[in-house]
Amino acid sequence: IGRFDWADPFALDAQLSDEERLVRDTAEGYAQERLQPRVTEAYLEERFDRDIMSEMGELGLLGATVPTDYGGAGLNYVSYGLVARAVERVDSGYRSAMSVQSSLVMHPINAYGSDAQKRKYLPRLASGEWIGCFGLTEPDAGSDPGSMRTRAEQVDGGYRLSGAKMWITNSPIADVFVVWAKSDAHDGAIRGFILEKGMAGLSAPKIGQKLSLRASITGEIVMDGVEVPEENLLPNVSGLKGPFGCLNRARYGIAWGAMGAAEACFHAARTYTLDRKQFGRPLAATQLVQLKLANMITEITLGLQAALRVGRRMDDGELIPDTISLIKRNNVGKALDIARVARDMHGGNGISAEFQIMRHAANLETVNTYEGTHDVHGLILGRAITGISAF
Ligand code: TGC
Ligand code: FAD
Repeated sequence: IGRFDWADPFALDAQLSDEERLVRDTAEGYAQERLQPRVTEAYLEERFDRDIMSEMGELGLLGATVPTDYGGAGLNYVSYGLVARAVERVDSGYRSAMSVQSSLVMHPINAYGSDAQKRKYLPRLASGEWIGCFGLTEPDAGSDPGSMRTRAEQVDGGYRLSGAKMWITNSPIADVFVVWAKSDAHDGAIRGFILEKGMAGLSAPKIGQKLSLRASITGEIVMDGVEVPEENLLPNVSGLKGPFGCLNRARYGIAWGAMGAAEACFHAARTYTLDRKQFGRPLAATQLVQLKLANMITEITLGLQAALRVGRRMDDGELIPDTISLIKRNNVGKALDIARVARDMHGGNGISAEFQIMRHAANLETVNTYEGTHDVHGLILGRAITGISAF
């Protein structure tokens, strides 16, 4: 009979290769030593430290799955997931910065870009010298990006983009903007364009007063007739499958990341309730508390195992978007429940920034909404089960 390891009940560790363990240890070492000490202040001050991108770049944590020819780390999807989990154990906002750069900016350039675009952008994005953002959502087009209003009209030598994107991670500090627009020159099809900071008519005002994801910077992208040369059109994709191809990867990473945040909350709740005494005994000696801890470890264990399964299939060349919806929806929903319960278990201390839990809970509200809301992923699964679209 084996022994139950409460920190890793299904021996996830033993299911990883040596290289995957090395990536995980590198990411966890960085996250705990360099990110954890600065996150509380950054969160309270609603500030994203730009140096984080260069630091992550130096360690090979940006564009983990992008080939090494273009400066990526050339790792597999399981490794990418392990990085997301390690970073989000500290803060969902830091994982956001990593996900956007890797899955939503480097991936489309690598998958849909020309060789010249790859050579120009990928190495500098991989090193963190340049920061990227991804503009799909608009003020009136969130869950339904097909209704976007941003337009690209053909002009001599390129396109003129007009419209506005909303809720865009990293946009106020971005050097490179991957923007999706309906292109008149392509029968109104959605196409991807690479915009650069400083182009005339392009601005990216910051969205302030967020009560969630405060250590991540979020903004708009305003395009007032921005002229973009032909060579900045992503040549190799057309239609919504372009942005969705990126979202598949980012959503997959989020499924791992959310489990990292949940683990942080679970570990804190375990330690806190073992230490804290009320009515003459540790809180952890009560049945109610033990049941809550049992529920947490169950969901975390199942969620991590599911993420690993989807990652292994992706690494075998089998990417099934509906399975990614399943794990994004489940793991983020469960992580949010775990964070809320862990907050409650910390009593009054649970609302203090010092104890970290409420920050995770507040962050996970965003994570539950972005990259497809919890309910939209339910509808994606409903369509896959029934064959009927109920959006
Ligand atoms: P639908 O008719 O379903 O599809 C249109 C075309 O797209 C293809 N497609 C996919 N391709 C690849 N992967 C997927 N997951 C795909 N899903 C759909 C589909 O085959 C079709 O292709 P074609 O060739 O036939 O044209 O489109 P719909 O308009 O009915 O969409 C419905 C719905 C709800 C599934 C979709 O719009 C959706 O997923 N909405 C959620 C929007 C969303 O996730 N936005 C995320 C914005 S980015 C973000 O939040 C970043 S946060 C980053 C951070 O900080 O971490
Ligand atoms: P809506 O689509 O208006 O949804 C509102 C509510 O209605 C939700 O509960 C939803 O589930 C529900 N709903 C919608 N449609 C249906 C339906 N058919 N049936 C039943 N219920 C429905 N976007 C980017 O493009 N790039 C980014 O980098 C990015 N970063 C973000 C960072 C932050 C901090 C946040 C908060 C958002 C970010 N987003 C980004 C936007 C995010 O993807 C959207 O907020 C999300 O897709 C939801 O769109 P919405 O906010 O317009 O909500």
